[in-house]
Amino acid sequence: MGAAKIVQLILYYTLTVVGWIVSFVANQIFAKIYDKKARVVPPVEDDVMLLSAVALAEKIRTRKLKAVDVMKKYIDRVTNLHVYLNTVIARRFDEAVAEAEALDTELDKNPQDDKFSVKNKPFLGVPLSVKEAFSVKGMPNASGLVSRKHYRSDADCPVVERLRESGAIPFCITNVSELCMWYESANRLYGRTNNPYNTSRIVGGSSGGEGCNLASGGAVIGIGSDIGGSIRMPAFFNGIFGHKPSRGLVPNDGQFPIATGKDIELLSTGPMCRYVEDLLPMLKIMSGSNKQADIECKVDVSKLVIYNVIDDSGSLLVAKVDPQLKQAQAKVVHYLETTVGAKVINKSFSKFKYAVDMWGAKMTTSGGTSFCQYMGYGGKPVNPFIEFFKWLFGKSNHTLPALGLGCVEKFDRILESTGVNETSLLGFEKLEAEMNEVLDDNTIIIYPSHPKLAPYHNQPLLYPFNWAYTGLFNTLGLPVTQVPLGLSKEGLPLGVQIVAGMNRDAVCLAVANKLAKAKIAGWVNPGTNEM
Ligand SMILES: *[C@@H]1O[C@H](CO)[C@@H](O)[C@H](O)[C@H]1NC(C)=O
Ligand SMILES: *[C@@H]1O[C@H](CO)[C@@H](O)[C@H](O)[C@H]1NC(C)=O
Ligand SMILES: *[C@@H]1O[C@H](CO)[C@@H](O)[C@H](O)[C@H]1NC(C)=O
Ligand SMILES: *[C@@H]1O[C@H](CO)[C@@H](O)[C@H](O)[C@H]1NC(C)=O
Ligand SMILES: *[C@@H]1O[C@H](CO)[C@@H](O)[C@H](O)[C@H]1NC(C)=O
Ligand SMILES: CC(=O)N[C@H]1CO[C@H](CO)[C@@H](O)[C@@H]1O
Repeated sequence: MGAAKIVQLILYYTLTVVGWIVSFVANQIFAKIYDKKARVVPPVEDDVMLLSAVALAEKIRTRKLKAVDVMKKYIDRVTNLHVYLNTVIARRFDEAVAEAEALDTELDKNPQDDKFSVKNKPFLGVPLSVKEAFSVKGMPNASGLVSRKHYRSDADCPVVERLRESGAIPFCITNVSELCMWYESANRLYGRTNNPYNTSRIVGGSSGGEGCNLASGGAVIGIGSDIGGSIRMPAFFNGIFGHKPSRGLVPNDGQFPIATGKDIELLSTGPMCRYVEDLLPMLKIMSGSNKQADIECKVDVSKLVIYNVIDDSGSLLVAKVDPQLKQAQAKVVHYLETTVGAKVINKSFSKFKYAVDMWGAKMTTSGGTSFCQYMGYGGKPVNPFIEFFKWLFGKSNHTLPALGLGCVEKFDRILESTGVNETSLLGFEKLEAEMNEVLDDNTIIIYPSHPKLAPYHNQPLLYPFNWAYTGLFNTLGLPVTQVPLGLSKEGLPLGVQIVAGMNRDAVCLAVANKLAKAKIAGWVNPGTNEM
């Protein structure tokens, strides 16, 4: 063993031990601050609110339920939960009730009309929740930025428009992290959102309000977007289904901040929901009818080859995977191998540990609008160093993570100007080629959704790179479903990611379906143990 290797090993173990001690002590402190105040939201009791969106639509179509009654139930739930969660930050309750009433009137006149069929209106009368970053006519489109407080959208973005055409009725807008760039949803405009399973915990970000609203029973389907895990992390921390579609499958237009330059390759807009059967119809609608054929193909899960990847092969920047998450993943793999008959291969990919660097390299070499420009919306780009100084005295309109990212960006731009081609330097192309080879039509990867269970508020600052587990697949542009796997012994959601080859979204969804049928995967009603 060479001297360099010995130094490397010593460094590795020293950092590991120091990291462990720091996080243990910090955990005690966070527990002291937050545990006494922690609550779980009351469970959803109403059977109508325990129906999937497609089942709700069917009952409305066959006039067993009135759209307006369903809407009012959800409005009540959202209103009652606000004190616990602070997740819905804008409402169009009156408009939504009026739209539901108009639908009921029309339906009562001619329920058999083909325009109300499953094919034309799969989400007939279903209440829809939307992440604030998306434009919904008349609603704020600020992305939690104080300087955009008064901004109102003048039109619906394409995904909202498509879901509306499918019968869904948007009724509430949910919280995000500042400019959608952190994994805790808190900002100076709307405040902080709490986890429905334990209000001392984060909801994730950036689609954190969405994850929380769905998990707490404040809605049944919702829209999120994902540039580094912004659908999958909230889906994981709140125990629901979330799908990041293949690159380019669903239009990203009409959201703020919109990815520009090559960043757009990292961003995917996708469905979030409580019930697995809603994922495929949502994805079909959101992607537009011309892409439906790609999604619909039949998948035989028993014929799949599954690469079981239990961690990122040891990045020093990222926390170790929680043992309870490992156990949950092992259970999934065991079921797919023994009961379903799929072929399982245990595998590690050494390049996964460079996920943070690869994601960062993609982001900075993309030449899009800079984050500091976005922060300074309507004025000069924000100087993150000066703004940080103001923050110290409680005088900034920005959050600490946003300012941190602004500083990182400044350093990255300096690096970039030196002409370093990080993308090739880090072997990204090699990883991409390896993935293309491994992920043929019948192969998936199963990978942790995140290394840790939902942390306490502010605790993500101690683990600024844990999103690497999700961000990896943004750099690769692959389709991924985060599947909820019940609750941990502390009552926090567990989950795992199902990754398939490019444009093989149907494979992810088929596996999620299989796991849900076996009751291994599914949403748990808060305050109960029922999946
Ligand atoms: C919230 O989490 C803490 C720490 O795990 C735990 O002590 C507390 O009992 C939980 N609160 C509720 C209401 O479940
Ligand atoms: C914060 O935003 C408010 C409202 O837009 C503005 O009046 C104030 O000057 C801003 N504060 C700072 C420190 O930029
Ligand atoms: C949302 O905000 C962006 C940025 O200001 C704007 O370009 C866009 O038009 C807005 N969306 C709508 C539909 O108004
Ligand atoms: C794969 O790893 C799991 C633990 O994650 C272990 O239980 C299982 O036996 C391994 N399977 C094979 C085929 O090596
Ligand atoms: C980096 O190198 C790769 C080839 O390895 C090339 O395809 C890519 O365009 C380069 N990127 C930049 C920003 O120069
Ligand atoms: C805690 C907090 O700031 N909550 C706010 C969330 O957003 C709504 C709508 O803007 C406000 O009414 C709340 O006060």
